[in-house]
Amino acid sequence: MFGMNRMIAPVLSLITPLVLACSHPPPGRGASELETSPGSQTNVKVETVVGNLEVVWSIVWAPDGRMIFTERKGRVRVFENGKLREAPLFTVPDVEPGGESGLMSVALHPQFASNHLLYLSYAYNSGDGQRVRVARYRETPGGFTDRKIIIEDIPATYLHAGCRLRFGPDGKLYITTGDATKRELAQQLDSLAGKTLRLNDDGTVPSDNPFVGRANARPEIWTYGNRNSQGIDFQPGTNLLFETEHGPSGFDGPGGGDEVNILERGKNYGWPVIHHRETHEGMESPLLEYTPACAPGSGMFYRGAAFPQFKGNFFFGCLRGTRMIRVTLPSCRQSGKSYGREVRPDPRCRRRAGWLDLFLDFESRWSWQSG
Ligand SMILES: [Ca+2]
Repeated sequence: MFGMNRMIAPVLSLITPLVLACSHPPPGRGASELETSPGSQTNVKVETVVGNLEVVWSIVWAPDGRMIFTERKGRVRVFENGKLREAPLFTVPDVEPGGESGLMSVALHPQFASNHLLYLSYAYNSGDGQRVRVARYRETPGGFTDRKIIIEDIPATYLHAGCRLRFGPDGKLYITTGDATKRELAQQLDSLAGKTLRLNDDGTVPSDNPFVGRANARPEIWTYGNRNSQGIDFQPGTNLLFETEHGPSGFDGPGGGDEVNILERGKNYGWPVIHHRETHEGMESPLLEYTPACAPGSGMFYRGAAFPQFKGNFFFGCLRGTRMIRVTLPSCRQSGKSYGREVRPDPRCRRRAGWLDLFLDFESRWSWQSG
């Protein structure tokens, strides 16, 4: 059981960098309130650091301490020295902001400190419907320059448009895509929809991608059979690629079935042939599965030092119920312990295991918002 000081740790762990940068935290909904999740023994303290934002989709930290984040309407914003910079760092001119898409992810180049390159994923109108592209820019004192298209013409609609960006420990850029509500595309290797893609930092295709040289297959593909993923991160220490994925919504399958997967080179994650806990030869079933849906909109490992008890835990924010879920990934010998929800033991448990340790219900401006 956590003591009170530890009980308030969860949310502070996520916003501590903001709090430290902000000498006078602005008042707002949730400020200094203690909230309790009915599903756990944990209290959390919620503080609003920046208000009046529109659907914050992605946050990164620059080496100089700035927080750079996106708003779905197309703005790239900066929070620095305890306050929000009033003018956007950049506004994407050709963004299609409707539905779940708009401006989505931002990722910094691994050598951002020296080359100032950053990447944005966003929906645009192709003239033949909505698509998603990834563009690279160079940040200069005069603004963003040197725009380069990394990949585009990724199928999308106002639903199921992906699109999370994350550089891997191998220096490659990983990109999640949605099935664009055409679920059969997720199994088609000639389509970029419903996939995870892997590219070099300049947009060229790495020669060791799994489908390079295969007829009727896009060489950018790393994994397939993914319905709509909006969270990926690499586990510190193992470099395993963890992913969150939205399960069916009712119109395309029985509701629920949200997933946490470990994505591995060339593998098929089943959609739409299997979903929830179904199994099929040659397809991967999820590591964790959530029914009813929690609608995972993100995913990241805690790498901070402020809260050692969270070190290496996997967190994701949920569009449904505006909550966060924390997953601990202990040794297999400890699996079977669970709080709040049943978690299926992973058949691959010989080398990995997961269970849901606790989940936190709270409302915050930093929760990812739907609609
Ligand atoms: Ca799946």
